[in-house]
Amino acid sequence: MKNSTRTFGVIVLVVAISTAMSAALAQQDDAEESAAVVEFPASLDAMLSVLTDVQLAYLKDSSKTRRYASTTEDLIAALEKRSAEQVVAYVDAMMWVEDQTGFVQGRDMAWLPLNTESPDFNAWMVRRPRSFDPEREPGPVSLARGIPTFAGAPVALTPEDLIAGDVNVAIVGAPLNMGSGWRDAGYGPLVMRTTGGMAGNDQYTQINPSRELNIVDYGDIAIDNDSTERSMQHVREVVREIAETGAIPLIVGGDHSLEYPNVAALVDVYGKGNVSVIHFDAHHDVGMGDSPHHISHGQPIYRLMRDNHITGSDYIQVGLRSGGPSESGYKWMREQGFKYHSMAEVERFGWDYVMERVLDEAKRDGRKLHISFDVDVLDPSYIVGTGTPVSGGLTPREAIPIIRKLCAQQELVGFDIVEIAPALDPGYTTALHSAAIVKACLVGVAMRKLGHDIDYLNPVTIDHAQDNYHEENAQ
Ligand SMILES: [Mn+2]
Repeated sequence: MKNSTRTFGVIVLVVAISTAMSAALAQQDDAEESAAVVEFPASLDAMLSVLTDVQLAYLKDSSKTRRYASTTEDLIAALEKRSAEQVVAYVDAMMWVEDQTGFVQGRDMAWLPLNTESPDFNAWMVRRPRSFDPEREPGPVSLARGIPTFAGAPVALTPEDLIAGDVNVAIVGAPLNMGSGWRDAGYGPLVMRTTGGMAGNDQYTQINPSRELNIVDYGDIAIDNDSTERSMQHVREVVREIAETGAIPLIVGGDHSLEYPNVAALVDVYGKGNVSVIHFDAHHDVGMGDSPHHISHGQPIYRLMRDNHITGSDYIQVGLRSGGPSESGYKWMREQGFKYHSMAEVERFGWDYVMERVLDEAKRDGRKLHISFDVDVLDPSYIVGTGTPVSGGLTPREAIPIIRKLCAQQELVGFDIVEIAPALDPGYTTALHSAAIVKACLVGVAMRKLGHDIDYLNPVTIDHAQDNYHEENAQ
């Protein structure tokens, strides 16, 4: 009983969120299309004559009525089946809904101000001064006594540690929880440390990334889990601090709001126009231009564009298949220069073809690359522990090679993996596959350092060599 109540709750929540997302996107789409003045046929004149000028003007404004009747024909049909009295009530109801849903100065509260009198205003993000602890030489510290860290790596606490350790990759947790569809992404870093699987020998390539790269666990970034908005600036500062040392920040979320501060920080360090992003996700995350919140896990890209950090043409998206974007949303993304690859494209052309297209686009782009990996790009049969799962996603066998190849091909300057929700992950499969994705990336970075081709697989691993079978049969 308890379980079914919870399942029902999840379904209601997911439906509510996806409805809100598509409504928000529809509003964004509406804003892109100019509002048309509807001309009604003369047969409706008598009926419409009972409306006031204000009511009639409202009814003729398609940007207002579109949410009730998507075409002029539908609107006319809706009017024709009503009496004059019913039409008045119909228009009144539409105007009432608009009044209730929009912000009205004096009636509505736009925000509850923060308590700036609090002596603990910044307590959540203040770091412990080094002078409180015994002096030590800067550099990564090994905790190899069973204390879990990302990839079993030594710990670094400061930029000086990163520099002294000549660190290539700093894995950092960002337990942001408030922006996700189903809360719990905040425990992502914890489970990713305890599950393991991010490092060690890679069977495909026989490369152990921990041997080839200096990898550290940089702890967790402080989060104000009462406020996604307040957390954004601090995440951006810490990601920037890592990137400034030349290390690759590898951020383990936390919800996908994190894409906003992560990409903004990389643009801070490498300059506007010098960073491109590949976004793996079931959702496009460009929506909600009209949402009352400026940031959540559904709108980091829109926010990055609005704040002038990045443009649509800096983006490649892979795995889209949720309710949005709508056709007009896709057209808007085309105009903005997005290179998107939906699961419909995969259905038509096959994964290998789409993967090659993405690799080719990334190679031709050639700029420094950030990869933002929302685990819901994988199918829910593999990733059950995530806030907004969508059926029909990638398999790990599809995702692992593209991540390895991209990280081997491009100059990677940032990577985030987000939306891991451990409480919804009873078999630890979400954590398992997420760790495999991180490992594929680390192996790719190591392959690039070693000078391997992106298609490199260890020749001993792929052939038992008891005959010449591959030579005679492989294409
Ligand atoms: Mn996302």
